This record gives sequence, structure tokens and C-alpha cells, in this order.
Amino acid sequence: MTLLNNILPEQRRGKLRALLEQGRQIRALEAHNGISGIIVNSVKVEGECDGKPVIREFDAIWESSLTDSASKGHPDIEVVGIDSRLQTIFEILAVTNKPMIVDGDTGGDPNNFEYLVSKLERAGVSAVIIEDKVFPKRNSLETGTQQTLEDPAAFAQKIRRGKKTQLTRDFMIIARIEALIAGKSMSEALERARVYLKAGVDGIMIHSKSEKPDEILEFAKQYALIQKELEIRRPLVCVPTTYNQITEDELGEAGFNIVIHANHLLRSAYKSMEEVAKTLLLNQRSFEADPQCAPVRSIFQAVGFLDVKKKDQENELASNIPVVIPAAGEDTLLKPYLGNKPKPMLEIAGQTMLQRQVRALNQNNLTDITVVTGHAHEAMHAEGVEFVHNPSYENGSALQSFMHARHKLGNGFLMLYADILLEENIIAKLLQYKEDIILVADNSIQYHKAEAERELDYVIIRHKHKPTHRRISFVYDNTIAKIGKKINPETATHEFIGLAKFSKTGAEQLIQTYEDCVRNYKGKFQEADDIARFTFTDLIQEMIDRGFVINLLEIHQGWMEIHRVEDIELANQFLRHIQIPTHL
Ligand code: SPV
Ligand code: MG
Repeated sequence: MTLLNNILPEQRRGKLRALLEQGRQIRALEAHNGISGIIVNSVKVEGECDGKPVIREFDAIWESSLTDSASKGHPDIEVVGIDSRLQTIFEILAVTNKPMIVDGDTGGDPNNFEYLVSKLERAGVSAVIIEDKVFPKRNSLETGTQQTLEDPAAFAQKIRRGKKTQLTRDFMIIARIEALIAGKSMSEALERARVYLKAGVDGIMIHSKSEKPDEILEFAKQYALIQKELEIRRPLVCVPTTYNQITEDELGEAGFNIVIHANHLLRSAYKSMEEVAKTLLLNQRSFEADPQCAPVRSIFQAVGFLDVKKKDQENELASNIPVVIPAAGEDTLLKPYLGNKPKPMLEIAGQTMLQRQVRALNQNNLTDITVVTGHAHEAMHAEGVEFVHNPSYENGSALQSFMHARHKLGNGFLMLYADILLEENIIAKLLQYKEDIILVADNSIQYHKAEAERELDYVIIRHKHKPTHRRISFVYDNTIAKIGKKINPETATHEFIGLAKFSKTGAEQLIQTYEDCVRNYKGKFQEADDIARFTFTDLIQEMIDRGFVINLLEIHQGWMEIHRVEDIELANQFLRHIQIPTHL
């Protein structure tokens, strides 16, 4: 269902009468379900007339008994009950905003008709057309079908009852004359029109199954005289299914105010569906049927799925996306410096690393922060953070520890390594991107040689480019081809900084790949000697190999990794002057 055409019943109901009162000729097309309603509502052709642009579209939706019944696999004999018809009517109303004219069949007996009028008017339908036949009617188009006409006085009484029931002036009741369908004379048809007009009907439909328009044109001529005689102007309606060589303009000139194309979407859909079904049988595959089918994306567009996707992405941006900080492992290099503390508790210029990370996240409205602990977890603390402990952190991989926060990952998340300090604006920039999986990577290794003793998470992007200036830039323009510590530093274009964002879809892809790897692989895996110790970057490389798109947000500096004692001293120097509120 698309919400694009959302409209209230009272806003829609009066549209048909208003258009008619403006003197507009109404072009209506049949709809039998939501998606055909969307087509009637939205299809346009554009052209030019006398140098001026012209747009032609349908003015109203015809909710046909023939096509509603047929789309449910039933004959058009009033066997599809009113509740089922209403269901279709609501379905179409929910996705359209143009006026709807409902084919009310005979309208049932006067009591039934009152209920029908009340329900349709409430729903925002603009008009109902009822035919002067006896319930249960037979469709009008098949020759040789027995057609039993209603007594005109009884039908006029039904019209009066209906008119009394409606609450607004907006709603219209139109009487459909079936005399010509039943083989009766033109004078009987005209006499019926006179009786129904006197009963207060809002318009007349003259139906015919002749292949020539002659009889309805004759009716229209005489109808003009009756209107003159009664000093009223009430719209005249026709359904040119059998006499379809006459144009709307010609019908308009003859006095018809509403032209209904009554069954064409169902008939064309039926033909096309049958052809596609046969093509599939003949070829035992759907490839040959593709040209006969709309692309799936066109359907997604029509029914509003692409809007939903867009809103989901916007919602994700605006929402407090969970952040997971894996911090279970022990840092052996800094052990003498850390003592019994875990690395996130390392103080840099008076604040722990974790406090600094929490502050940078909070400044981006990210408050749902989970830290996975392992080594020295008793010493881990920070306000506003949920801790999840992995007691067996020593036996498994860092990824296994990360998956202890699995309950936070399902709807999308941010992952942040515990040993980096970064400027808040890097997080802000990352939050703006809508890609399913995006890793933040620094391009400064393109300007200086990597230090030999440091093991970096190197990245090679798909389309290597040479940046022309050294200012901080956040130009996201590529996807990752390779990631890992064993990449030749000379060929690396970037360094992964330990910050990544996953949408709901991206998170699903990551988790599924992780679970598949854990279940099905043994021994060496990507760069890991053993799958039991595979890392985040191993998993990302596996995803790349499997064809998932891993995007890259390029930055230039603005972050640092605390890896060696020198890094701590450097960070102290940089951050000493920055005041951080103590409650963080
Ligand atoms: C319908 O579309 O259901 C109609 C028009 O009533 S006709 O089928 O021509 O009777
Ligand atoms: Mg009908």
C-alpha cells in the first residue's frame, strides 16, 4: 500500500460533483484491486496541443461489479456479496485519491440500498450507479442472457430512499437504464429516465451492448429534451465497451458527461497473465517471459515499498543506533603500563579512554553503548554504558567476544574498537551515510611510510585514486577490495581505524556470514591461522569474497590508536588542554 495518495473521505467525496459542476467531462477507468487502482490514479500521458503542454489522465475510478467479481473468480451475477465488494472498494480507496464511482448492481431491495449508500458515503465514495433490473441481475454484455427489468416506480422509490439516507450533498446516486440491454424500446428507456429524474436521481446512465453508438446517441439527443422539459441538468453517463470506436470527445459533444472504460485493466491483465503462464510452460524457465513482465522494482515503486525503504534509512539515521565496543582481550604490549586494568581504563590526560569514547558518542546522540568485557572486567566501569561479560574470552576470537553483544546487533549498529581515540565529527559523518556496511579508513598512509613494528589493518580500495591535497576530507567514493594486516603496505591505500557502521541489512549479512564460517570452516581462515582466532577484518574480507559490498568512508587523520607507550605520551600531549566534564 502506498501512502502517497492519502486522503480523507470528506476531502475526496465531493470531487466528482465539483468537477461536473465545473463543466468537466469525466473520464473513468475500471479498477478491481489496489494495484489497478494505483494505475488508474497515477497513469498520465503528456503531449502538446497548439504549442501548449497537455497532460491527459483519468478523472475517476470505476469500481466495476464485473471486474471485482471476475478478479475473485466469480461470474457477475451479484453472487459476490456486499462485504466482499466493500473490501475491494476500501482496498482501492486506501491507495488512491481520485473520486470513485461504485457499480452498485441493483442495489438490492430499498433497505439494502440504504445501507449501501450509508457505507459508501462514509467511505468517501463519490457516486453509486444502480441498474433498474431485478435482483440478482445478470451482466449486461452477453447476448442471449435473460434480463429482467425492475418496475420503474419501484426503482424510483429505491432512489428516493437512497437520496434520503445520504448525509451530504457530495454523494451522487445515478440510475442506470437497462431497457436497451433487455431489448426494450428507446421510448421505454426515455420514459424510465423521466421517472428516475423526477424521483431526484443525480444522473442517468444509459447502457447498450450494440456495436454501434447510434442508440446511445439517439438517447442523448432525447435526454437533452427531457432535461429541458423538467428544467434540470443532470449528468449523462455511458459505458462504451462494445461501441468503442467513438471517442470521448465525440461522446462529450453528444452530451455525455461521464465516460466509463469499464473493464479494460482486468481484461488486459488476464490476457497478459495467461500469455506469461504459457511462456513459462513452454520454456521451463521465466527468462523468455521477462519482457512481458514489469520489473519488480516498478511494482515496489507503485506500492510504496521504495518509500518505506527510504524512510527506514532516514529513521535509522535519526535513531539512537546501538554502539558495541569489543574490549575483552588483554593488551600484552602495554601490560607493564596497565597493571591490572583493562585497556579502556587507561587514563589519557585525566580521563579514561572509555570515558573519552563515550563522550564522543554521546555528542552524536549515541547513548546505547555496550562494552564487551573479558580481561580484568572487575576494573571496567563507566557511566551510561552496558557491560556484557565474556568469561571465556581467552579461548575464543575477538569476534566471538563481539558476538556476546549479539542482542544489540539485529537492527543495525556501530562498532568501535576499544583502543582508539577519535574526533566526534568522524562519528557524525559516518552517521550520515546510508550504505548497509561502511568502514571508516584513513588515507594518511598514502603520505608516509607505515612504521615497521606496527601491525595495521590495511585496506585497498577498488578504484585507487591519488588525493590532491592533505586537508582532512571525508570524501566517500569507494568500496573496499582487500582488508587485512598482511597486505603489503606499499599497495595499501588506507588504514581501517576500527570504526564501522552496519544497517539492519548489513548486520544481518555480517551475522549470517559469521555463523556460516563458524559452522562450516576449520583451520586456517583468511589471515587467521585458525578460524578459532579469526578477526573482524578476516570476516570482512570473507564477506568481500562472497560478493557483499563493503563501503569506505575516507578520512584524513583526526583519530589515534593507543598501541604503544609512545602513543600514550603523544595522546597525553595532544589532549592535555581539552577540558572534559568530570561526570562523563
Ligand atoms: C461493470 O463494469 O460491472 C458494468 C458494466 O456493470 S457492464 O459490464 O458493461 O455491464
Ligand atoms: Mg456491473
